[in-house]
Amino acid sequence: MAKKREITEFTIDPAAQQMLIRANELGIGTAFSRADNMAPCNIGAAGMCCKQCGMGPCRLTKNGDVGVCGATLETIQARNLTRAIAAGSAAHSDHGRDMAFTLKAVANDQTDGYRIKDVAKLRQVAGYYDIKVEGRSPKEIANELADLYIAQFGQQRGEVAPARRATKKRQQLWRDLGVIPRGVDREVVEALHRTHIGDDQDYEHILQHAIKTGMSDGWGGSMIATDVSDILFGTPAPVLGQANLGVLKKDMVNVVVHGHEPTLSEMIVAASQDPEIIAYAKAAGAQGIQLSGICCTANEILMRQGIPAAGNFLHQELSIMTGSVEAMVVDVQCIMQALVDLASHFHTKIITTSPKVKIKGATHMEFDEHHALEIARNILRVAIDNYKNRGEVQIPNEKEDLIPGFSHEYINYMLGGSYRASFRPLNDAIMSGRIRGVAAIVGCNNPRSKQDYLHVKVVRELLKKDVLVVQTGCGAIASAKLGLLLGEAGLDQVGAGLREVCETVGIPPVLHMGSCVDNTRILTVLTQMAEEGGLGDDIDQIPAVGLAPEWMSEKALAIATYCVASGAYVIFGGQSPIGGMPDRVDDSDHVLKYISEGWEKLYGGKLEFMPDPDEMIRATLAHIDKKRAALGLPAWDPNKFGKSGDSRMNDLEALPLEQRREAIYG
Ligand code: NFS
Repeated sequence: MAKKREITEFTIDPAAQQMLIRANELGIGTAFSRADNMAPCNIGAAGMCCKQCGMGPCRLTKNGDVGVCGATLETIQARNLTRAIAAGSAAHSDHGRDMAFTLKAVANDQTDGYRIKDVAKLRQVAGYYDIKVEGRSPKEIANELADLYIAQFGQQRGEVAPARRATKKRQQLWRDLGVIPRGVDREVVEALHRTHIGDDQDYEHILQHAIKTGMSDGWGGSMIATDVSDILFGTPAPVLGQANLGVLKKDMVNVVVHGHEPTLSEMIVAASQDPEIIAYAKAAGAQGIQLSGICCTANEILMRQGIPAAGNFLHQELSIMTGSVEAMVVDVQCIMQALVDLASHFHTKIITTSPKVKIKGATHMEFDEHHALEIARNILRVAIDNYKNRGEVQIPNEKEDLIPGFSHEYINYMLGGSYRASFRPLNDAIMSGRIRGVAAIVGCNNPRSKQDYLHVKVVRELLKKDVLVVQTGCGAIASAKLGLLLGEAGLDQVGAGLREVCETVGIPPVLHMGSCVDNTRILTVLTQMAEEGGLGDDIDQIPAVGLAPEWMSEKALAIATYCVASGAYVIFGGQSPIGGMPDRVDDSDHVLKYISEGWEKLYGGKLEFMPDPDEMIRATLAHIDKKRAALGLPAWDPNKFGKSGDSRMNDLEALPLEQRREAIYG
């Protein structure tokens, strides 16, 4: 029996620790304690169990074992992995589909509350697909774009349209390898078909389709989700926000929105500012309504509206544990079923809203984009009516400021201004060695590791080595909670070269780029960097690495796959879902090797699993240095770049006048 962990081993976040102490006092379980009580099946965890048909489940534990049908271990592992990638792609893509339908409804005046907020982005996206923009109204353009985007899901032949936004070289490579998705749904369906009993039984061939399926997410559904969210709700630009449980308010009605789609949460934001609703809250004895978010919904409204984030994935239960949440409003993905039972110990109402997600014991108030604002108001009224039922409240003090909102459009702008927006300064900084390389540190929390520890450790170490960090998803919230997403706060912890760049451009060393579907923004940035010149002509040549130190969801595997297909080295922390068993010597690591060395030969990108954060950091830096050398760039030198002009002026300003003169004029 595994040893039970102490609370300080569950999480590094003091706010979370405080709530876990409360959970112990009240005798309530959480994902942390359940993870300790639930020993994972080591056969399943290693990808060695096949339950695709009724002859099994077959567990292939010994050398040479095959399933009842004769399936080998490689086939079973490839099937399991591909099914997970298909599920992850389906989740992201279905989100994209709903966004496209919302765009269609807005273009045809069939909604209340929504409008096209970012016409410039609409025109830019339409331009990718040669949709005529001159002389047309935004609604006309949006109507045609919505039709095109909706068609991507059911398209049977050809290539999904967003794939044409990759570099020319990458598109050719994909065509040569036959992996450009024909349509989003088609690839997901085919992934399920091919992994059915008695179908595709060549693991390399199965995994080729895993790539194609993952691409239907990154260069399909997710990219569509991000585009449409920006068009409807505005392309993010830096705003001031806050993160952690301390954002909950003692004297206000706390409504926590949790899940992924911005369609509902944006309307709840709008409804919460309605004077009639505010008056209703005041009549109930509260000072007003405090909205906050959990998971990627938090990122969506934080990036665009500065609405605070109550926390990341593992904070969903802990926020309820404060006793201060009148309603947790959920839509899709990453919502724990445990919430309902947990909420029964407090007064919190769990409100499900998606036609796709119901939870036994929760209140269902179904969302419909055609009547969005009215539904949002009704939800808030239910929360307000619940305010009187509050019991004892314990809200941790912890909250940190942060500045999120770094869309690729904004990064482009901040580097060069609107007059000469460009990725040139970023490429130049990498070429000179001020920035050693770029790391995208993304993905979930996992209660099997110490919450936020791996994220923050990897971020901190890479910053010291002049690696610029971009983040999305729950990883971004982890850094936010620790104050790494605020310029000055983070800068004393970063290498001298990176610091110089951050001070010159005026950015934090860690850029929050949005939710998990917004990982497609990173694809766009990398593509634009390749097209800018000086760093090769494709993503696989850029000194960059993607990491998901605390991954747990199938969506994370889908993201990893499309990043590999796009040429990136991807490192996952924790357990490999296809790890094989150490005492099995007959090629139980065939698939593991293939997604690393095999995929690298084909795509220039690879996927590896490393539980040890020091190994992750070493591998990241080694890869960045290897790519620098291949480009003929100078080797990274920590001592080459000193303090920038800006910070030198600050130091000088602190001196008395005489000394300042002497320092300047000698
Ligand atoms: Ni991403 Fe967002 Fe978080 Fe993981 Fe879940 S919220 S889509 S899957 S847990 S980062």
